[in-house]
Amino acid sequence: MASDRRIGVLARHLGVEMDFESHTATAISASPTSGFQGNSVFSHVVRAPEDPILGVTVAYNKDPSPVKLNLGVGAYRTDEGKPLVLNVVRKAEQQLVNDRSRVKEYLPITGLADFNKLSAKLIFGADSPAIQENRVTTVQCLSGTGSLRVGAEFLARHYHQRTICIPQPTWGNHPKVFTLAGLSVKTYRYYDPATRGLNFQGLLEDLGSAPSGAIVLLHACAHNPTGVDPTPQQWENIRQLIRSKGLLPFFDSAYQGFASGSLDSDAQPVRMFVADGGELLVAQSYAKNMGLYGERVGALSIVCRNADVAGRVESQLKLVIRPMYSNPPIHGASIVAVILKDRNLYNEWTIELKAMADRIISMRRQLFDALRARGTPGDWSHIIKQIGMFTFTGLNSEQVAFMTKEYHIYMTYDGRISMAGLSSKTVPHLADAIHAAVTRAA
Ligand code: KET
Repeated sequence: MASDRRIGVLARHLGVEMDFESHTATAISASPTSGFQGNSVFSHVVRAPEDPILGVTVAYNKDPSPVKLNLGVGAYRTDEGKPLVLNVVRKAEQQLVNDRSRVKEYLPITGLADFNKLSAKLIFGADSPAIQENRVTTVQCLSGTGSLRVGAEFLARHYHQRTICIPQPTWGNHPKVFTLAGLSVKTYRYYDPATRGLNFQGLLEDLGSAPSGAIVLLHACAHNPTGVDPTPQQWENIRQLIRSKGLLPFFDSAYQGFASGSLDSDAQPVRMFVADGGELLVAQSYAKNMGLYGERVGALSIVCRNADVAGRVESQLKLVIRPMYSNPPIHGASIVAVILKDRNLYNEWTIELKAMADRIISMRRQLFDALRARGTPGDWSHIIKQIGMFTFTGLNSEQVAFMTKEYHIYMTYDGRISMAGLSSKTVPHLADAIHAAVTRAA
């Protein structure tokens, strides 16, 4: 019988012998050629190190200490140290659940159309001429990282220059995302450890001597990890240099609203570059400013010279996305669209966002005061001067290791502290640890 033959084939695959008369099985004794013996075909695979940022959370989770503190990943916590789901997000989700007409069909390759339009308005401004002239194409992507990756893959295929210049230092994932997309990564000077500020001269020199047409990665605001942003005048100089040299700006906007508490102010550098009529890319993330970390919701916008180019660029973005993940998930983008579309929810969001930004700013003040009260050697004014989620403390990797070992404080080895993970209750513990680390090494 055909079915017996099929079972026989299956049985031989599984190393089982069938007796078709009785339909009972007996195990075949292990044979050296059966394919299930010996070493794994993956036995040469070496263990990779943990990610420098997300690996900090892995180590933190393993620590049984009750006083442990995770200041590694940039994820907002309340003053009670708990993750926060914004009220507007809860409301939007309730609306979505109550709407029985909503279905779970595939989105288009480019994502939710409303979400894309609203995201472009959020970063470029409601009255942006580039949007009105239809020369912006926006595609929904997997949060900020996915938007950077899709943008980079597009550039590697369709842009004449493969070099991308990234700031030194920058978010640790940037060089990996761009290299794997096929771009060649160079750095430009950005941070001056001596002044704990911007190395503006070095930046201008390095971008001034960048290969012609090079792509330039810029943090739109709240530079990670340094917390150091150019002033508006410096941004204007950077813009002039980039445009006069024909370089292509690629903005990473992961913290819109987190720097100043204002969505519009934090978008100014991007808008300045759009206003001159030139072309650029922007990767947006809603992980931090809407607290949608695990929903993986973001957008890539490419501002083009005219609507015709924008249409053709979008058609090629679809060819990048389709074989990568086909089309993006629907839930997070729907939450964002509900909030951005409704004036009341939008206003509520801006208030909650401002509260998050303000709490981080107050943590800066509290940590600074606590170090001053302890007479900790050194000038700690950068803690209150730096912008956004992180303080780039200047602590070295041995001091960080000491703080982790002795105080159970977890942070990245470059001395970056996520201020959003700190609370009034934990500031004294952190200040004690920093004081001990600094005086011990001194
Ligand atoms: N850009 C920057 C500058 C950035 O700091 C992050 C995340 C991202 C993009 C990507 O975020 P996404 O979740 O893909 O929207 N940074 C924090 C989390 C991480 O490393 O994944 C961090 O630096 O802690």
